[in-house]
Amino acid sequence: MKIAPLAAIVAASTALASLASPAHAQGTVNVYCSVQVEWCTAIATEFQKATGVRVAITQKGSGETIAQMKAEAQNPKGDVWFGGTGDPHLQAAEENLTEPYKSPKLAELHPWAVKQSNDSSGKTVGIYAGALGFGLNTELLAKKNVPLPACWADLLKPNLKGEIQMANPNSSGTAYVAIATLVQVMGENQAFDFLKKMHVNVNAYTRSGTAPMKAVARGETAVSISFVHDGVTEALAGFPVKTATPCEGTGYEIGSMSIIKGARNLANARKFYDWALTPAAQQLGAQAKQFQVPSNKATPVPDNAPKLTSMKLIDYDFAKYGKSAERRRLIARWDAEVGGLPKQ
Ligand code: S7P
Repeated sequence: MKIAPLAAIVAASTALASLASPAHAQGTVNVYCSVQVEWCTAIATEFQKATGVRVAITQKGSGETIAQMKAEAQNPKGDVWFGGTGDPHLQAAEENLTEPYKSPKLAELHPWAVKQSNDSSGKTVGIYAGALGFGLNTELLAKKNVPLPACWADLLKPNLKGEIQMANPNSSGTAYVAIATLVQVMGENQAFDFLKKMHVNVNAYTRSGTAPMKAVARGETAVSISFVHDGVTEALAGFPVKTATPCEGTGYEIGSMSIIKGARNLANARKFYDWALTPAAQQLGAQAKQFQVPSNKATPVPDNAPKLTSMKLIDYDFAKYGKSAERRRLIARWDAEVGGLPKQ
């Protein structure tokens, strides 16, 4: 599928919307958007239509967005950070990169989304949830006569040598969720032992967390460690992709949203934040073929969303694994013990 560059899409939608509404009279909001580009474009267009506020989108994954916010801390350019894994939003809260805000919409949200707000003194909130698992290219695996992996333990088998892709936790929030999940499922030393053993089966650690699933879809790798809702998007686009969640148990993300400290357009940032928590706004995810579970209790859960209740989900400790020091420590350990290892 050919996708027009985001800048072109956003520029086109902005131009159209400014013809239709007095957008400039209502000002601007700069949104750092960490979901996939189709959803970012939809929120820009629809918020602008609903309010007349012009939306400028910068789309990047969660790890890259927090790095940008740190670099811009003395001179913030963004107003709202929409989406991305919850741990870096909690880290941003702790590092004073984001502002507290108590939206009147909080009362409409699932407890797991409100907990994210409580854990951060009101500096972030859950907007969706999604489970971690495997992306599987069924054609490639069948060609290689490899049964579909169903458990973490399957990823260590010699028949998957060079066939697994995951992201690099230095740049990817998804990869950090994977490491924190393994630590919680197995215990820390066993998890690092597992990651070291899996290393020989990994063909690449990508910059972005969504890249491994796209590589599965294109047949560039047989298996990815990814959020399973991203696999549904690829399967619906016609690729031979299935997903699985590991039999030993798996973690999940609470995709979050935060207002950036020093936001130049604070009133519009709050307006956007309130709107993004409404069912009307949250349904745009499924319309853009992204199938996380929405955080407003009244937003219909898309039929295609992977069923969290049918998985063996761990009780992911977001408060602990969202702490800056813990995140830095685990990533440094991965760098030292796994990322730099030679492939045998
Ligand atoms: O569907 C998009 C998604 O998987 O990407 C988000 C996130 O930005 C991934 O960031 P990284 O590149 O840092 O891993 C997830 O929150 C979301 O579910």
